[in-house]
Amino acid sequence: MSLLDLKLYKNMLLIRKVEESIAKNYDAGKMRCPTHLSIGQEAAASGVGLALKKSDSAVSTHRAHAHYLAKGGNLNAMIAEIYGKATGCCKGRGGSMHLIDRKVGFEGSTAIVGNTIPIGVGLGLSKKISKKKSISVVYCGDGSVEEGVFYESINFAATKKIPVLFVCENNSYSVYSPLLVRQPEGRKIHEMVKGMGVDSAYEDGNDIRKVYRLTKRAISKIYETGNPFFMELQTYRWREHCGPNYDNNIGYRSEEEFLEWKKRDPIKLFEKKLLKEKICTKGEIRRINKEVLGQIKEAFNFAKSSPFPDPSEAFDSMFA
Ligand SMILES: Cc1ncc(C[n+]2csc(CCOP(=O)(O)OP(=O)(O)O)c2C)c(N)n1
Ligand SMILES: [Mg+2]
Repeated sequence: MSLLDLKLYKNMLLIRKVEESIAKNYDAGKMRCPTHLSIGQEAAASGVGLALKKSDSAVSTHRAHAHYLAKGGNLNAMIAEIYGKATGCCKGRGGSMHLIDRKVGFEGSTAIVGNTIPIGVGLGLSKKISKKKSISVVYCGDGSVEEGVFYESINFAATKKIPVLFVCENNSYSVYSPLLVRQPEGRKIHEMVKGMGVDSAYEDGNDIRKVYRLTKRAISKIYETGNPFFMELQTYRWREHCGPNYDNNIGYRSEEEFLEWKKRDPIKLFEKKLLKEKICTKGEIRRINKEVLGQIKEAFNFAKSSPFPDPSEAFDSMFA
């Protein structure tokens, strides 16, 4: 397990440090797109992403950086995309909320809540029809559960027995609205989905080992039964909904709540475990941190020095 543990750790750390660098560089005004950071939610993304195969496809949301990097996405191409450069994974046309990279099975992310859910189900259907030994993964937030298309897609996947893994990152908020003002008190999303005929599980989304194990189990179940599976991962976003700052001062949630979740920092918790179980030493942790920071520096240099796309190519296919 130790090699895997180190991979999981490194991936979470990469996501955290990349997003901290995005936050730090954002105010320079060179990233001309909104950015939604997943800081605090890294274990959910890395635990799922590292349990997937390259041939599995994935679709995501406005908060896609972590999903992309955990699926094996190219760091340089992601940062260049956010800077709107021709070397970006979408040739600079998408920005932060529209990451696509078919080389690693990352088939799309969009800003319209719920919008990629049916696309992910369709990708699963195509795998079923062509008898591919891979699955489709749909990342969504707790807010997407309030979209009609969520129910149509779940219903269709259950009825047609489609190999889809739904991953709902429940961070308890949709922008500034907590779940309590959006859904009936006491509703459990994973239980509701069971009532629609899709097997499901709930897990601590800040415990990377638990997330990884559940994902592996869910994938085995999908292959065994041919049916879709739904995972609800409880987690918390640390920064504002959109942008680089903290926003605990504006009143929709409290500093106390944030600090409670901060104590459950998925990276710090895992680091402690790795040291306690003697999977690595403090020196190795320092080395991994240095390596990750070096990769990030290189990616930002790459992005900043890359050219902008040629306007004459604006209407050409992105996949040409
Ligand atoms: C159809 C639609 N309605 C509303 C919005 C505005 N909006 C953007 S992100 C968001 C919150 C979504 O919450 P959730 O799905 O829980 O994801 P999170 O931001 O917490 O990761 C909303 C309401 C939108 N982009 N699309
Ligand atoms: Mg949410």
